[in-house]
Amino acid sequence: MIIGTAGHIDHGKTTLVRALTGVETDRLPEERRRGISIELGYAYLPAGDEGAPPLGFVDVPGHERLLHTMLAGATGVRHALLVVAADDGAMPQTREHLAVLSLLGVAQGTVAVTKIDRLDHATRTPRLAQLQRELRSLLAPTSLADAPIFEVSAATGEGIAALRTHLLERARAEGTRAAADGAQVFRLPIDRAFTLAGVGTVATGTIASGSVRVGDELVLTPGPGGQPRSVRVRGIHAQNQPAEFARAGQRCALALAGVARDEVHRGDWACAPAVALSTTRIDVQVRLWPDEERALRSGTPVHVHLGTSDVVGSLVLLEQGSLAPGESALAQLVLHTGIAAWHGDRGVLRDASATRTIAGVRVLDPFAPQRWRHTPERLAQLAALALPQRAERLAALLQHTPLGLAVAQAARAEGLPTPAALPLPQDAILIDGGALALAPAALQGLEALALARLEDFHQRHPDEIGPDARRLRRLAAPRAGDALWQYAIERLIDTQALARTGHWLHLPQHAARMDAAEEQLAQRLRPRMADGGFDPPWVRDLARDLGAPEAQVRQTLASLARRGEAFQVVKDLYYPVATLERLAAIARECEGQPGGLHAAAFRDATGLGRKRAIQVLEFFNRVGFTRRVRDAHLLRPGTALFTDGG
Ligand SMILES: Nc1nc2c(ncn2[C@@H]2O[C@H](COP(=O)(O)OP(=O)(O)OP(=O)(O)O)[C@@H](O)[C@H]2O)c(=O)[nH]1
Ligand SMILES: [Mg+2]
Repeated sequence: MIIGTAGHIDHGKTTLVRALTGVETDRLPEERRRGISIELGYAYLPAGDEGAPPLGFVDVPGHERLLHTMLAGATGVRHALLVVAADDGAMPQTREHLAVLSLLGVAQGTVAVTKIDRLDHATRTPRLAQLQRELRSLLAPTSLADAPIFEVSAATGEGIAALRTHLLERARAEGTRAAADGAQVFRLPIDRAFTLAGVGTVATGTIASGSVRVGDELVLTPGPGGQPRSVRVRGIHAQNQPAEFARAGQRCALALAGVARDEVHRGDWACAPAVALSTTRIDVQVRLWPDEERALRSGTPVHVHLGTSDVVGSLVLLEQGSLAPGESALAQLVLHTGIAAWHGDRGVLRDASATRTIAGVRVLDPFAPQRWRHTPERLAQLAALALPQRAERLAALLQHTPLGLAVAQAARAEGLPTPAALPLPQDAILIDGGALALAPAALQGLEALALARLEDFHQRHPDEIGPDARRLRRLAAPRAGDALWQYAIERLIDTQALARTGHWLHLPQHAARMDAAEEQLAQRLRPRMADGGFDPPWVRDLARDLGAPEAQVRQTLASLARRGEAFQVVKDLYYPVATLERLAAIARECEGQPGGLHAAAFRDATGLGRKRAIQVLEFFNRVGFTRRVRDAHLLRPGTALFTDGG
């Protein structure tokens, strides 16, 4: 069990750790000279004879300017030891450290009222009783409300043995609990790096999850210059002993091959390659500390402390303009530098000048979107992500992810070893080789939308066979991915809710059926239309040439259009598909030319009159082959006019 000290400067944290373990953690010359702690200190009480587990202590500085160091030390702490000097009582950093522990969710703790030897004998009893009352009310609203209070003196040794016994008992209870959650992937927030003669680069920290073995390949992330770096574990010290193996909750030092000392920094993580990530946008649940005097406004610049990192950024509230003290809300952290963070990680926000701890955050999604971050759909996803149980959380998330959940990314965000480890609901539909998961209701919704939009399309364009798949996607679900859209369309075709003729999609009842007379007329129309080249005959001309009633020619051409053989470019002027394909090829060539695809260039390239050239281009826009940007026409990327299956 890792025990982290907390408390105001000079209240006796380091001295108490020494009294408990015999280890002096203030080792820097500057610490000795000034009599204060500056860096994190580490001390161990070796495993006892009666099967007592080893105790690890992280001793933090109390100086208000060193809170970032305290925060790095507090990460991964299972048990807090809040130290309060009997003569001083609670002081500003007693309160701030308590706030930090509470916001980080450290729920196990012990309070040591120390320096009791300094109290006057005559007033000692009432003073201690008064302190007990004071501390109880201070602790009441925090995560340490139930922490027992011990009265000790590191100078005389009074109460030290009882405190040590209590901590060992707690560690024993903790040990049996920790053994249960062994299936996680390795993650270690680095709080210190140094070089050891004969060993090389060493990084230390408290293992946040999983376990590590000598020889393991790890990734340092964000890594040197923001570039993730592969490293290999050459050696391990766990709880101050050489080891082959170390696991969650232990403090360890890793000797790393593949990286120089000055390339490793506090704030980096050493983690299994499967979960490595770096991000500058994190969606969180934020809670403003109740003692804050003012509401927190959206967009406020903050210092973000997550893991052992300390970066600047801003907090954007997603549901409201400001947050009142003591309240929680959904928010997005927008960071200036990349960090690693995973679902459920907790951190602390300090104000822009880093003088006050103002809020706590819990990571909901390290892959937060920049666009659509305020939409009701996104907020529903975040509410789902806030659920504590993983399986329940994913089921709810899937319900609110109509275009499918990217499985590999979700597994990484959860810190899981493989996409397969993600506990998706039984009825989840897996698409694209399992890359995308979808709730059945979401697929039904998408299919219903596709059919509804197709119906609209038929109503608006009764003489066209239907859109191709891409065009229908633009109409129904422009944000749907290729794999999902293809899956939905194929399924609709399989169930005969949708029909496909050539590359065109249509409702089955929309297809034209021609009777024998119509079929005969069509056979005579086809060569004439083809022979017309880029300027095929009008309905009127065809009727005259063939000696057939105009109405009958018009109806047959409409049937050909509904079968996808021809398109009506303007009223009563039908182009065969083959002709349109040749025109499309010319349009594509024009776009490649310096001037781009303009009416004049297209007119010259096709030899059409100006008016007809414009009509054809407008037709291209209408069917989605091109789109108009001012007076130019741009081909839609990846769209072939009629040879488009996607
Ligand atoms: N009389 C008496 N003095 C103590 C006791 N514990 C600590 N001190 C003294 O209080 C001073 C501060 O002790 P530290 O242990 O360095 O305090 P700290 O909380 O670690 O201080 P920072 O790390 O700088 O925040 C030292 O001079 C200690 O000798 C105690 O139980 N009794
Ligand atoms: Mg100290």
